[in-house]
Amino acid sequence: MRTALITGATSGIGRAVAIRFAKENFRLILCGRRKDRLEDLQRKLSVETEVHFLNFDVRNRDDVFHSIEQLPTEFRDIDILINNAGNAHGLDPIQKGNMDDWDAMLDINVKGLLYMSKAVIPGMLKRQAGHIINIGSTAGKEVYPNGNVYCASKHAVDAINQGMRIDLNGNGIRVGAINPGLTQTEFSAVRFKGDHEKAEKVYQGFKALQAEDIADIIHFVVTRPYHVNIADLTVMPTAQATSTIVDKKA
Ligand code: NDP
Ligand code: 8X3
Repeated sequence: MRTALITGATSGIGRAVAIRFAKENFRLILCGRRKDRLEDLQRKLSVETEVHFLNFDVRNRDDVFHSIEQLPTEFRDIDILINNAGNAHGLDPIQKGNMDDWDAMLDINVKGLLYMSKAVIPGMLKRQAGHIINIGSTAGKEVYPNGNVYCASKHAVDAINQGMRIDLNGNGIRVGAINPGLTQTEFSAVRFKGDHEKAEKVYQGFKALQAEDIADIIHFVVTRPYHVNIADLTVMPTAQATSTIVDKKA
């Protein structure tokens, strides 16, 4: 039984991956800040597999390392790390950008991913095996109006993904990024700070990707034969051509 650690398992893509992996008999470590949601998901998925949760903010370096060090023995050998926790905060032109939003995006999407990786990689190196999946975005492949810092954070994920693959080469560790386009989760509600009307409009008039679509792809990626590493995969809704070209019917 392989052990997978998923950051951002309380919602959206991370939660869908947890549900999918439980069905496929992976041992799970679920991470997030909302403890009630972690408890609920643990209760739900424990019927199918072994589940442990870690309740911390990926921005807190000490908590990241302490949580990984304190894992129960049976959860210590992490085979798969899914660096998924992240969000956009705001959608403003650079000259009007909110600096707290900038800090949040860079601290969570970039530094949080680095802290998690730094905490988990030593075990993978010791075992000369492992699989790291970094959740990037189409925003890491192109820049769109008002996306500035979020796009920068996801371009950083793209660079870190490549850097990890280069530096870990020769250690039996697979590293790859999944870059989703428009996916209907809590993402836009967070971006627009709880303005659900604004958030819902993002996904109106076309069929957006669902979290389960990405979970399905991630499951495909982790179940390839060990010599196969899917290094970089971009997936968009059929209605989307670029970040700004979306065939909206309404
Ligand atoms: P959601 O808002 O639904 O989920 C985000 C997850 O990240 C939550 O579980 C949240 O948990 C966790 N998270 C956020 N901040 C922190 C933090 N400081 N510490 C720990 N966990 C945190 O969005 P998605 O599922 O859509 O997003 C998942 C990933 O996919 C993100 O990296 C996002 O950038 C990326 N992505 C999303 C796309 C989309 O259109 N939805 C498209 C491309 C990429 P909690 O709040 O409980 O801590
Ligand atoms: C999420 C997709 O287009 O909102 O990363 O940036 S987008």
